[in-house]
Amino acid sequence: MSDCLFCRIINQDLPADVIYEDDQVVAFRDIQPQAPVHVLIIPRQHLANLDAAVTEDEALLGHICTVAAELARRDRIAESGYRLVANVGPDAGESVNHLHFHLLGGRHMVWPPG
Ligand code: DGP
Repeated sequence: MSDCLFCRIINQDLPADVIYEDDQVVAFRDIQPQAPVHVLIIPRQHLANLDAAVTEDEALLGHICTVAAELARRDRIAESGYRLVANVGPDAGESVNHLHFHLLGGRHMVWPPG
């Protein structure tokens, strides 16, 4: 979608610190990092958010999870721990309507989240 911020990053119309890409997903560092490691993992296919995902997207969603685990290992946060977060809707603070998972790590985090 031409008016989607993350589609524009995928299409290289906007710059981003891309650290991983394959035929299904792109991962880049968040512009407003909330932790020493803060990576966004997004599907190339435009999906508004998890609420828009259907059964046919299950393989893609699983792939995002294994990519997240690999990127956590590469950024050396796998042993110390990390979070994989998808904000859906206003109560969760979703601000970009292209499905994205936040990979956060490198500091101690509290529960419940704010
Ligand atoms: P959310 O609140 O879950 O919708 O997260 C959106 C995230 O996207 C937020 O952490 C900031 C990040 N973000 C917004 N615009 C840009 C951008 O242009 N580049 C990068 N790298 N990240 C962005």
